[in-house]
Amino acid sequence: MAASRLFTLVLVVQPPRVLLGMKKRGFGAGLWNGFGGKVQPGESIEDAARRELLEECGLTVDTLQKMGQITFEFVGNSELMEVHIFRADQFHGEPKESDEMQPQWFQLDEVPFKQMWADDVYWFPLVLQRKLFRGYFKFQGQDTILEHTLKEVEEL
Ligand code: 6U4
Repeated sequence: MAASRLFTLVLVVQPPRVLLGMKKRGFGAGLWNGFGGKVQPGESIEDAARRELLEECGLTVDTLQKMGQITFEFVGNSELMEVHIFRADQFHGEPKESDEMQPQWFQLDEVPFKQMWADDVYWFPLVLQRKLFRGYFKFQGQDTILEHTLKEVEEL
């Protein structure tokens, strides 16, 4: 089994809108995405999700709902990324730009999938429907999905 590194990803969903951030630097720069990052040593996954949401767009949340878990493999990189995806419905504060992210609200029928990670279009509808899921995506570079699995689960 290859080693994996833990990441978080938070979608703030308030139908008919969702908050996304334009990643300004680093991994996934130039793409709209939820807010998140690496889980630090000694930190729970949920605490990491809250910390990254606050650091990247200035929001705090009471409740984060676990929605999904996706393992990403990038050809040529032996370390897998295990991304834990959460949904937040309520938040405190005003979204504000950070060094890493420029937040913006999108209507749910205008989510910019062409400027997002290629996997997002597969699982984002499940987040909206509050369906729990597990998946695996194998990428070549940042654009090409070579193979994937995605299934709904009863619990995470
Ligand atoms: P640094 O620069 O070390 O502070 P950090 O904020 O800890 O970075 P970062 O930005 O590298 O971590 O985290 C990557 C973010 O991108 C995480 O929220 C997970 C997310 N992500 C990675 N691959 C993704 C993919 N294929 N689809 C997706 N989100 C992805 O929707």
